[in-house]
Amino acid sequence: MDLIKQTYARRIREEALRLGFSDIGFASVEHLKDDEEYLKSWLNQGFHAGMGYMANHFDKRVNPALLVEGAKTVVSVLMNYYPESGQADSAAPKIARYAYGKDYHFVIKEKLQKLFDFIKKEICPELGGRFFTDSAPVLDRAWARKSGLGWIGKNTNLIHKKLGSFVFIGELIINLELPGGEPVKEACGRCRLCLDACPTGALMAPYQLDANKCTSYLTIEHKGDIPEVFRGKLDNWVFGCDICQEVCPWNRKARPTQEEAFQPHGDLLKLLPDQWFQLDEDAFREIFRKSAVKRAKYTGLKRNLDFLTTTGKKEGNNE
Ligand code: B12
Repeated sequence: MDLIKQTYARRIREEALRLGFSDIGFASVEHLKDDEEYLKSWLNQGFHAGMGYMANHFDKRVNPALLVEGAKTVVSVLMNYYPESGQADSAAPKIARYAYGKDYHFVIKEKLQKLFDFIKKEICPELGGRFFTDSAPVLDRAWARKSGLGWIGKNTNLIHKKLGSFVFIGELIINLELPGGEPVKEACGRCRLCLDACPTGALMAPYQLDANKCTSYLTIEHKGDIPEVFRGKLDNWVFGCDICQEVCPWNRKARPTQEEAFQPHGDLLKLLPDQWFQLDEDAFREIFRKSAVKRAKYTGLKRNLDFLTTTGKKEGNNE
């Protein structure tokens, strides 16, 4: 029986790699007790900031059996999105690499659907389950860690020994039993480059991120004005932030993604500072047509650009 499961796992792995995923791992569905404590403490400290949805569906988030009926295995996939090149002008407002190409939610979901169909057709006609990539109350990193794809770094990202951390995570939660992977040992050691490099002090301690202070949160998720305390501290990031990943030694060997869909729009990397600040709605629509930046809408990007350039609001507004 175990041999059969090993064979299934091998065939699923081969198909996943063929579809363009960078790695794959398996973990048995269970209640994530340790992660539950991390999540509880994160929420209790208000580190989820304005992302109220992170407190919803707590029980499902720590136990996929409550989310997907008959769930036996979480199949986690990684997809490398590290780009070949960065923005040409180093003075231009910066956008996080994950948003260079086509919105990963669409790219990964499409491939997950194909992987699901493959398993159903070739391995298990009774296959049931669902697939997600940051699209349900699921702890993507915790499952990737549990399935042996990497460890959680001090910057809270999942780090894969060969790929680094510029990887997306997705998962199938299915009713087919498959052999689980061995968790990888944490390998940050004494390094604290990410903690020291964060310009807003969002990494409060190793493995603890306060989203209230995270540039990625402030420029993507935060609604309303960006609090004045962050003026001059966003280090020219206009959408997301990669600092805690850029300084990570495990990303020194990151290889460019081969995924066509993650290639940036031709004009994006060439934009000069002036062109960024003069960007009108039509140009925004064209350049970010497929990117996750579209989620911030033109007004969101404008708010961030204004925050980078203007010198502050009326006196007394130091919120
Ligand atoms: C909310 C959210 C954010 C928030 C909060 C980030 C955070 N650290 O929690 C904000 C908006 C700030 C954000 C930013 C970014 N995000 Co985000 N985000 C999420 C989301 C939706 C939920 C994360 C979450 O549950 N946070 C709550 C905390 C408590 O959980 P956690 O960080 O995942 O850690 C868990 C475990 O790892 C565990 N844990 C942590 N350490 C240890 C150690 C041990 C020993 C154990 C047992 C457990 C453990 O405890 C936690 C609870 O299970 C996920 C998608 C998803 N559904 O999972 C994407 C996700 C985490 N984001 C992602 C990305 C790409 C980013 C950015 C890089 C984007 C950017 N460039 O701007 C940044 C990175 C910032 C950072 N350092 O985290 C990827 C991360 C891929 C990776 N390699 O890790 C994800 C997984 C989306 C995806 N499907 O690919 N994000």
